[in-house]
Amino acid sequence: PRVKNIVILISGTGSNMAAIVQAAHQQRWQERLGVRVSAVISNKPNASGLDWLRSDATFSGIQTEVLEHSQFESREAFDGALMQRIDQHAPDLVVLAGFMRILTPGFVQHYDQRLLNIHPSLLPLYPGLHTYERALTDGCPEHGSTVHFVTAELDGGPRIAQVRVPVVGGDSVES
Ligand code: NHR
Repeated sequence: PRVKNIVILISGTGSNMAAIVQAAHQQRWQERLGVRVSAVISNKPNASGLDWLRSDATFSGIQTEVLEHSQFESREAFDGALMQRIDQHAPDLVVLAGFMRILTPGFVQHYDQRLLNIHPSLLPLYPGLHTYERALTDGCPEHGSTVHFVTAELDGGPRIAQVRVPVVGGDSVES
């Protein structure tokens, strides 16, 4: 059976992307599971996650690409071009890992059941942005992260997995 391809989308430091590609390498996903990360695509040209990936020869098999949303006139135009780029890699799974652009219903439909997001909150709590800041302001005793299918409803698709962490004294957005 042919290898299954994962395409990861990022916008910045790509720390979750790094966690995924390191796990794939260390756990030998391609040999043991027939799954590989084929490409990482950023909508921002200076995303440091791309530099991190390019600087380590271990990951030379993973293509890095930039598609700047600011070069497009509309969300639809950007998403259309992004779909073409992604589909070059024949993805079985597309993972949003700190990807910061809201995607159009057409894009979401195109990757129906193949599009995941890693969201930094215990959904359904805190959809949207600035989740750590909001949870700290509210005095939440715990916070966490959720992997969910992406639907047209922002951060509202079916949940797949969730991890919880306690909030401890002195915690900040950075910590
Ligand atoms: N697109 C759809 N249709 N559905 C979801 O569930 C999505 C999505 C695109 C991204 C990730 C999400 C997150 O984990 C995500 C889920 C960005 C924004 C946002 O407001 C909201 C949620 C998420 C990511 N973006 C602004 C925009 O106008 C731009 C903000 C910026 O550039 O800093 O696109 O949190």
